[in-house]
Amino acid sequence: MPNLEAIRSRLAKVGQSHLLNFFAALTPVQQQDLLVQIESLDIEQLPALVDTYVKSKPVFSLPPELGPAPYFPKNEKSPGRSWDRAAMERTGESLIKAGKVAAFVVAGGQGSRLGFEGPKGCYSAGAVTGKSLFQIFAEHFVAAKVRYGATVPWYIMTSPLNHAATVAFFEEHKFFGLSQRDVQFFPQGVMPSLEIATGRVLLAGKGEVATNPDGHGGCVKALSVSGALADMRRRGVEHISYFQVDNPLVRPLDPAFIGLHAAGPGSSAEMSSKMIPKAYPEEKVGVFCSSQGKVEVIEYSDLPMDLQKQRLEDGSLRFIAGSIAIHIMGVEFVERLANDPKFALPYHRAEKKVPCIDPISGAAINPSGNNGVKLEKFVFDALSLCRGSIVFETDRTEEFAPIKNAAGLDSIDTSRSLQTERAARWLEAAGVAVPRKTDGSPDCVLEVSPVTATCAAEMAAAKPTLKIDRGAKVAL
Ligand code: UD2
Repeated sequence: MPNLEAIRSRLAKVGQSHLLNFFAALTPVQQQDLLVQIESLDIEQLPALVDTYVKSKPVFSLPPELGPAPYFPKNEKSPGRSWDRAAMERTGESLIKAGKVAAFVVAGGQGSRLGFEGPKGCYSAGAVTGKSLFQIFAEHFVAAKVRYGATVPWYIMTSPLNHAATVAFFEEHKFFGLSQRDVQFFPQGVMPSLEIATGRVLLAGKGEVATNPDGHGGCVKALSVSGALADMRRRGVEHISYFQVDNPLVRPLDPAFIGLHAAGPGSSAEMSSKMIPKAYPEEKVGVFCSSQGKVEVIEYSDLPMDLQKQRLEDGSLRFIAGSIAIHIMGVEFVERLANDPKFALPYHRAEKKVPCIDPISGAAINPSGNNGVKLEKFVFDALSLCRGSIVFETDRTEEFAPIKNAAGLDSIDTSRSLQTERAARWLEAAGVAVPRKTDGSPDCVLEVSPVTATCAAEMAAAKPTLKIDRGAKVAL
């Protein structure tokens, strides 16, 4: 049991004594839980964090010599920017076959926008089958056994808030056919949630500090302390295919991208990214920029609108490369960061509604407006620490159909349409007629399992023969 007096005095030094206001009224078990929770937090850093992020707001300053990041175009024959796709695909494929590629999904987010109780990966996403996001991802690794004769170990970052539910979901579904020892779960760290008005740490209950996951950037530390990096080393894994839990169209095993990351011109094989051309200047995605030869992502809210609106002579956006949060990270790179005592990604501040209790009366507070500051780290801030980082263009319909909101933009409806459109393209390219409406959109609902195909070429190789009726729902 952590020492009560030691914790009391540490809290007093950082102005957070109220966390023990209800201690005497708790049961011995609750007391123990509270002390363990406080002990797990880095409370000594709180005064500096409160000064920087609560009492003031960090002002974003544009990095020097800012320009758009260069990227490998999806058309490898683009004049002046050609690259050897076949060679990169060969390299990527041989790395997958040799078991040097692991998959990694960050699934620790709270998913509050979706309004779904439970881990977001359990959300029913398949356009026809209603398969969960986790199942769709799992099928890539099930298929890799046949397609590449390879085991792709899969690491899943949860948060303390959804860890048990995530593991239970996999158990209930027998790991979707994967071997249990090739799927590993670990929770990310948390940060205390801070009251905007005072900088005080909020209490979720009389015996519980209000915390929030420490952002996807928390994965660098979590990969290390969980033993995931060590496990990768044991297995001979060199590259980590990183993706978010909300995108059912992600292609975690893309040989061209893996090849470009590992051996492409200008890549240090440390951390690479995929981008899609932004559809319009105001689109809410981070933008790949370059500053003094380094790649970085600048969040849309930080990049001045006049820059976002700049266009080249051909009319395309100058800052065109939108981040879809798909990366590959070198195991060595993550180890280097995690083992460097001076390494720290910056915090980003977000104002949120945080349900809590009054620290004096203990009354529950359900705030109607933002009362809390959450601090999070972003994984893409590690890009500027690379010696050389490459960006690879992909097609929106091929790889990006995120489910973030309950309705409207980036919802299950838009995702279903994109899943259908992508499947229609692949089927048409393979010679199958797809009924389309007068506006050009498919007059059917389609879903392709990653076991069937993960790209148009694999669909063509599967030689599909089927007739799709208007209004039909077809899962392949
Ligand atoms: C992210 C990117 C945005 C764009 C978009 C593409 C940031 C800040 N913005 O926006 O630029 O690329 O994705 O879809 O990343 N997560 C954790 N732990 C955490 C917080 C998040 O695992 O503590 C995971 C979460 O489960 C999800 C992913 O990170 O898989 C993205 O989280 P988000 O919903 O906060 O990011 P979003 O959609 O605002």
